[in-house]
Amino acid sequence: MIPVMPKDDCLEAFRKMLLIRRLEEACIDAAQEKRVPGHFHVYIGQEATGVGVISALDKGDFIYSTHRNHGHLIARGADPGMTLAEILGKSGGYAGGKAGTLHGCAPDLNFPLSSGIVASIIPIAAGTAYAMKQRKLPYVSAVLFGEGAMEEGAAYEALNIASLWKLPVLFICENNSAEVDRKPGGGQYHAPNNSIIEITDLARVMGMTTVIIDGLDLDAVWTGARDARARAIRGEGPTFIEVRTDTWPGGQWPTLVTGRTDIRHAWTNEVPSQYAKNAKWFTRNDPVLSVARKLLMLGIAGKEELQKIDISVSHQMAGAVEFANQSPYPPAEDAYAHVWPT
Ligand SMILES: Cc1ncc(C[n+]2csc(CCOP(=O)(O)OP(=O)(O)O)c2C)c(N)n1
Repeated sequence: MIPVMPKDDCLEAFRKMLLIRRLEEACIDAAQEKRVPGHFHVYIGQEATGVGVISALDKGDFIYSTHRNHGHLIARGADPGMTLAEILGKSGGYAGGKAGTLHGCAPDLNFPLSSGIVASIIPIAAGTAYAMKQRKLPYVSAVLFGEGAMEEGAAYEALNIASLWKLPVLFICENNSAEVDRKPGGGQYHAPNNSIIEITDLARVMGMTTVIIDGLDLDAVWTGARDARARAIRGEGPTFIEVRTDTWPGGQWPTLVTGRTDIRHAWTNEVPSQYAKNAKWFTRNDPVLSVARKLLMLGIAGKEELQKIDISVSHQMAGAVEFANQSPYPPAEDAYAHVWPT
């Protein structure tokens, strides 16, 4: 991994992965301090996917996401303070606190919408790709979703029409329970109702190019997305990319805890004592530590440089937390602004 990406791009990608991690740790802190109205889904363990895919896109491309959108927003360059303010329902957020965590967006970055309704965003992304094709624009639409979306009819319909009409769309399925039994109905909580064994089989029989990528491999994700984008721009239609990841086991409600990433563990291989039972996650499945190890191994960055990036990211995140905490809740009289009856 990594040699394909230019050095500066590698370091910028690593910085974004770390920023996502620090944002999610701040979310968990806020939840533990009971400052979160509702709940959220953290992206810890999947950072190389969002950053790898989104780094391969153009500014003119559109991005759509799901209930697990925080990392995608940061990967696109969203302001962490405004992102956190939105998650906390504050008026300083991208949608003035009304979208919250489930509908994260950054419209100025061509990231108009996320949806917490599983799979509902996939047809919308296909519709954007249709508009781009009709207008002959050299851009693609990329949609990131979980494997649970493959239980939904809306996903099947969108995949079918996107393939039939050769729409410029990237379907990125983040399989974050890739380690469960691979048998029909074998998923545990996530996607327990699928009769297909390989998620990519479905897209393949619809005539799409399919790729399966290891979610620890930033370079492979970036390359896969870059190639998929190039095919879409050439008019060859959509690509279905399954990225296999292992989400942070402490990231599920109600037992939400943070492993509080210490970047030095990339070279000490230490596991925080309270998480001894999750040792494998720290030593093998954590994309942030894994990418740090590879940057060191390939001589792209030294320990000091990685620590410097961490200090700068932590400083940026402290400012973001301050901004979100200071931001007021929207006033009650704004309740009916920007909403309309359907
Ligand atoms: C249509 C619909 N059905 C059920 C739910 C409840 N729900 C919220 S998250 C979730 C699991 C989604 O799994 P997946 O798409 O794989 O994403 P992950 O949480 O694993 O990232 C479910 C079933 C929902 N939000 N929408």
